[in-house]
Amino acid sequence: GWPERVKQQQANWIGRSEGANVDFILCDAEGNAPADPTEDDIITVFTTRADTLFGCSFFLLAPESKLVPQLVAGTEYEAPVMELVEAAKKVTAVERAQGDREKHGAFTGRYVVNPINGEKVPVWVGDYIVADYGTGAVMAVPCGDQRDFEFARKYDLPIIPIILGEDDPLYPQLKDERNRVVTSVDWEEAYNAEGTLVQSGRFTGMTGGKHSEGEEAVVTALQEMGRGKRTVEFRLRDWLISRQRYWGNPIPAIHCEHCGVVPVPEEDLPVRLPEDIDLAAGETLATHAGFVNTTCPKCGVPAKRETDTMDTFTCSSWYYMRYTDPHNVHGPFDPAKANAWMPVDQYIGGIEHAILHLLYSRFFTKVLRDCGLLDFDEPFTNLLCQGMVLDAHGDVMSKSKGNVVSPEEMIAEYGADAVRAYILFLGPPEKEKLWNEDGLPGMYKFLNRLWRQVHDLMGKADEDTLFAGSVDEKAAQAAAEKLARERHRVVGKVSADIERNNFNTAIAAIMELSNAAGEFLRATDAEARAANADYAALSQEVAEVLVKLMAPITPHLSDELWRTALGREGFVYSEPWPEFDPEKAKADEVELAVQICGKVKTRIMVAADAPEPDILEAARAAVSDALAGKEVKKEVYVPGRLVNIVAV
Ligand code: ANZ
Ligand code: ZN
Repeated sequence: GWPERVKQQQANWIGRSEGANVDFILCDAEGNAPADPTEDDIITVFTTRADTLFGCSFFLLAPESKLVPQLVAGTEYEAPVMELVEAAKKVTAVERAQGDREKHGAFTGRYVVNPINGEKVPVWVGDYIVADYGTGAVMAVPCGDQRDFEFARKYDLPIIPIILGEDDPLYPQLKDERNRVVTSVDWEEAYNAEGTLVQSGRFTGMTGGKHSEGEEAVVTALQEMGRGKRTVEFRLRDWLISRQRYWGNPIPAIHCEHCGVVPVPEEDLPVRLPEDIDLAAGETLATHAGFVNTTCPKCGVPAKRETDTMDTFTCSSWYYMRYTDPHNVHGPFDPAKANAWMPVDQYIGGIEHAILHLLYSRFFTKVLRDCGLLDFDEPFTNLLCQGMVLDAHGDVMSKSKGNVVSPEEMIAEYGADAVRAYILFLGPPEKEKLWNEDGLPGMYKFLNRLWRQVHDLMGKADEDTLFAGSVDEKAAQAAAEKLARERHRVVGKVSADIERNNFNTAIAAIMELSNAAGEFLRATDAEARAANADYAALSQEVAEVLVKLMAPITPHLSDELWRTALGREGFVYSEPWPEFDPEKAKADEVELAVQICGKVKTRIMVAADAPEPDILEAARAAVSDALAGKEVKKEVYVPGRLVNIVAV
């Protein structure tokens, strides 16, 4: 239940990869390959896709690579390359791993030779290459790797198709082609599935992909040439958990000049931060005598406490377990309680935590499980990463930029429920959103209308909102039928939308139910609704349904209506969710003949109350083949009977 993107980022962050090291040979500054290459002339890459070697159109070094300054020293490429190297220092590994940053690169002026086909390819520096993974050098294959693809598009480097799916338009032409005849593609993105190798010399026709037949064959060939070997790479990252900060949990250790580092004995835990520290005056834990000075628990001589504190992530990695047992003074939590409540069904958090908090939490959970404290191994069953809210200029709102809007003023004017409903109405929670308050008064108006409608339906409206004229019985009946249908349809839709976190479409559906209620209220009056048992029952039911559907979105308004308008007790949240019957949600359908120039071509079923434009569209769609190439001159709709399309 986690977004693919987060899983991918975690897989990129730590893990195990089977692949091969492949040796490329560095050409001299004139672009000539050494006749007899030595160790120093070799640059090795790590690849999981040796099968794609024939599609390597350039070569990449990480900005931190020690080779980079040597390659460009004293050349015209030095300035742009070193500028890129400097800029890359400001990008953290976490940001690089996020993968969706714009890529930057610079040509070094040098070339390397591809061992499989002897081809010379240019060496670039690319800021998406990680220095401490593999060898820090990469054979770039834009047709098979999305990052290389984007880089190639940006810097106009060749994208050579060497792996194709059978449905690719190039497949028939290239499937047996050993030589390179096509050197560019108009693709939108790289082809990163399994496929057939093409334009790949004697490997053409083999399957390509991770651990594929082609990959095996190419690695074997490289091994025979002495230019490659099988390897396994582990991506492992350090987590720096100690910091020189006051806020953080103290590391329970004591430094003794005789005994070294001594753990604080269990009975002295927890070590608490001093509260009489004057941070504003520059005091730190290290300068706070009362905190630092202690005695060695082993030998009893004066000793000093550890003054680094732990990264706050150490707390956020397990706080959810503490929630299951918050008052426990004997331990972090009672395993029975944690096991009863956990794992978290639905976790909501920003994508920026993908490889920090969300990875550490999984790690802590697994460690606690291995310690026998937990009987589950993943902390969060479902994860929703909410989209960022952008300001009017499209910039991400953040405290540090000072462009956040405070909900307080809006709440003071429209109330917390209106602001909450409006935020939910902005769009699906995982999408990013431009903040714009223009729609807030509209949401406020809707909630007011809903308030009046529920009172009207319950026969509790102010006198002056009552309909005074005579009731057209046929119109009232039609409005009642539509409202009864909408009641079932909308409950079905809202139930499904909420399950998928689509609160915006749920609110839109509730608005439709409110519209149908409005039509019904306008077509009847309080007296007619009270006199007709069906109308009375429908009114009450719809009032209750509206209140229940709105309750998760506008809890205050709904509870107020629950008690005042509906005259109930307690809270809506302890009531059952409304039931619905999909059969009752169906509109009556009628069959229409569809004619072209008076001749019946087919028949269609349409909702009896569908508006004319919808019916004409359905009719045209039903005979679209017959209409192909013709111009529609006229359309005649005879309700309940037919649509005639005049086309020439
Ligand atoms: C050529 C190629 C072709 C690749 C293709 C992929 C697809 P994992 O699976 O995560 O281990 N790579 C190697 N070292 C890198 C580094 N230091 N920084 C950034 N990327 C690096 O990824 C292995 C793949 O990541 C390698 O396989 C290499 O690109 C790239 F169609 O080589 B591949
Ligand atoms: Zn000691």
